[in-house]
Amino acid sequence: MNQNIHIIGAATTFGQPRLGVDLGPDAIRYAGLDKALYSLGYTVTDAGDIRSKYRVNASNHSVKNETNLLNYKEVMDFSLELAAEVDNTVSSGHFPLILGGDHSLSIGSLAGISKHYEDLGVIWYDAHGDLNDSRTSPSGNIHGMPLGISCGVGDEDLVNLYNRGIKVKPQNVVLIGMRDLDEGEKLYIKENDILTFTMGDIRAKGIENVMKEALVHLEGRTDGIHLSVDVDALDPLETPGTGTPVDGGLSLSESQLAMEMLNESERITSMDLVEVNPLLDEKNKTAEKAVKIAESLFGKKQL
Ligand code: HAR
Ligand code: MN
Ligand code: MN
Ligand code: MN
Repeated sequence: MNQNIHIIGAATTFGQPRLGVDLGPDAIRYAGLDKALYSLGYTVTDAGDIRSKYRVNASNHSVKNETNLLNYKEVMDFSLELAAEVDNTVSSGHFPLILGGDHSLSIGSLAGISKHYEDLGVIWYDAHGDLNDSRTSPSGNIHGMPLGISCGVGDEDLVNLYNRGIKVKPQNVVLIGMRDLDEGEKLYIKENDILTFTMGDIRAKGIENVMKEALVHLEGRTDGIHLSVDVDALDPLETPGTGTPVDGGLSLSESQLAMEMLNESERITSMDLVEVNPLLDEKNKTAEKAVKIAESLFGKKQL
């Protein structure tokens, strides 16, 4: 594992309608992230937050463009700024740890990271596929689209953001924790043969076997692996502070085991930790779980 971690707060809320997710990065910091990583022996620096230049308020927050994309300009501008920061982080040899913020931030993080890899792998740990485009999306919320955009589907300017062309090949993607997929997403997964582990698969095989299969699939074909953890992959009993909770999710302990295995693989080269919304939380419990997940990824073992 890269011993130098650079934290980047991606304080955006424009990818979805629930205000407060832009406070996620500080909620995770206040839950003790830097101390936890420092205690594991890492050098930790913090860029602070990237924040949209557009002011957020309850009345301007959800504006659709002509093609069913909410807050299009805001997401576009934010993604460009984040991509540049993440690109610089990788260039300077640090591990980018991007704190969200809603999941639309992955458009920017993947744009910045993918510049440095020929065949970037992506593990998408989430209840949702985030593979919609403006036609398949039931909501117009861009946080339901970042993986699709990164795979080259959807709005041309978002697909080509920061550096031209696709950022991730669909065959290099593994989806874990799925339990809420839209019809268009299911079709895309089928047509592109994306390795997908639903909660049903996880219950049947166990998380240990799922992680082994995920790593075997990415072995050989990828030159780096980006891990994108949406806290709604976990059950809402564990992580209530998130905008689109879905019942029947992963436990903390399963997630810690999954992260420990990724740590042992020594293959993970960057990470997003997203969708923590302290305004929906109970005493910052969700941010505390997010810190535990990061600790496990960086090598802390469960007893
Ligand atoms: N699939 C739905 C949509 O596109 C819901 C997406 C929801 N949320 C996220 N992303 N938190 O994982 O609107
Ligand atoms: Mn997501
Ligand atoms: Mn590339
Ligand atoms: Mn999700």
